[in-house]
Amino acid sequence: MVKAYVHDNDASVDFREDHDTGKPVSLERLEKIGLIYRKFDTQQDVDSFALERNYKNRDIVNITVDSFPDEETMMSKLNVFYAEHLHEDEEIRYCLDGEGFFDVRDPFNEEWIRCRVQKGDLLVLPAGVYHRFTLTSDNFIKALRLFKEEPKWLAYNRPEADKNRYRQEYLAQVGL
Ligand code: KMT
Ligand code: NI
Repeated sequence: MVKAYVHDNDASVDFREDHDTGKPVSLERLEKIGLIYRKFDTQQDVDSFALERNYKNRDIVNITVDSFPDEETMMSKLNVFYAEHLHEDEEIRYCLDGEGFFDVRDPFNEEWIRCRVQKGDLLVLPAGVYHRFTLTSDNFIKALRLFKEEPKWLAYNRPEADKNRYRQEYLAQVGL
């Protein structure tokens, strides 16, 4: 089970720290906001799951201190990942190694739900859900990113994206 909990919103502490309020978040609550979680031990399981959902593209990202020329470049990239954004396609993230935090905005009460993904954890993020990503204090993740269509990678930041059609559709889908 992916470790999920309510984020403490403490901006005075590095975003790679746990930020755990001690309030756990259940799989049911994740489902209510449209997230799917699976634990897969083999690449074959991931592949058949992706095939069932009509995924056509994928890439692998390796994010670690060594993948950047210096600390400043790393922090600017991490800041981009950590900006609250949405995508117009459903997307799958599968952790191959290391770990990372996916924070997902609960549209019912605006809390940040933090998911610590570790090796074997797979998350499906629906189109239109606000989220952000960061490394943990281990500073290392290797992740498979699966895309339904072209890996175009466009991120739409809040608040501009509030008016996005996919945001509206997402809200309707969860019953808001
Ligand atoms: C996202 O959608 O924000 C990301 O996929 C971030 C990097 S994946 C480890
Ligand atoms: Ni994203």
